[in-house]
Amino acid sequence: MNSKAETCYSISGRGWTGGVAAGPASQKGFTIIEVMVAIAILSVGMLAAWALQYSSTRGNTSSRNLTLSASCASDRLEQLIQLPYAHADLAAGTSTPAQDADGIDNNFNGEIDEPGETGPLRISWQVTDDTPIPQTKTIRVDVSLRQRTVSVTSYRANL
Ligand SMILES: [Ca+2]
Ligand SMILES: [Ca+2]
Repeated sequence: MNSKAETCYSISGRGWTGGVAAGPASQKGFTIIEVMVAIAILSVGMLAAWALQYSSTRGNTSSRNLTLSASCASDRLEQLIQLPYAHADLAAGTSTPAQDADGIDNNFNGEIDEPGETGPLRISWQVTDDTPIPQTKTIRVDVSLRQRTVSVTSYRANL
């Protein structure tokens, strides 16, 4: 009785035998075709996992940049709204302060407005007088970071 050999890990009578001699030498192990097919399937799976990881990382970076831009824009809008109605920063037109004087860390080095600061984070704002009603200014702040711009708008009444 050869029950040990017959109950081992044989696949269709010619697959893996768990190291126990279960038949003629020609019936042990996998063929090169089987190994190649297994590697091909594994490769496709790994490629899909890598693509998912790459896509996820890009999405996270994009979300972080968008959140940063939105936060920066809403902060500046809050500051502008609190200024007196006739303040120079609320003059009609577009204001684009120099990067070393705009009050933000354009290059993400932890310092705000250091001498000669330049970076990808850019801020500007546009003020329109008497819009949407007289004695009211419309203030729109634009913050751009790597080809994406976040705009926030609010109004300042002359109270
Ligand atoms: Ca800086
Ligand atoms: Ca700056």
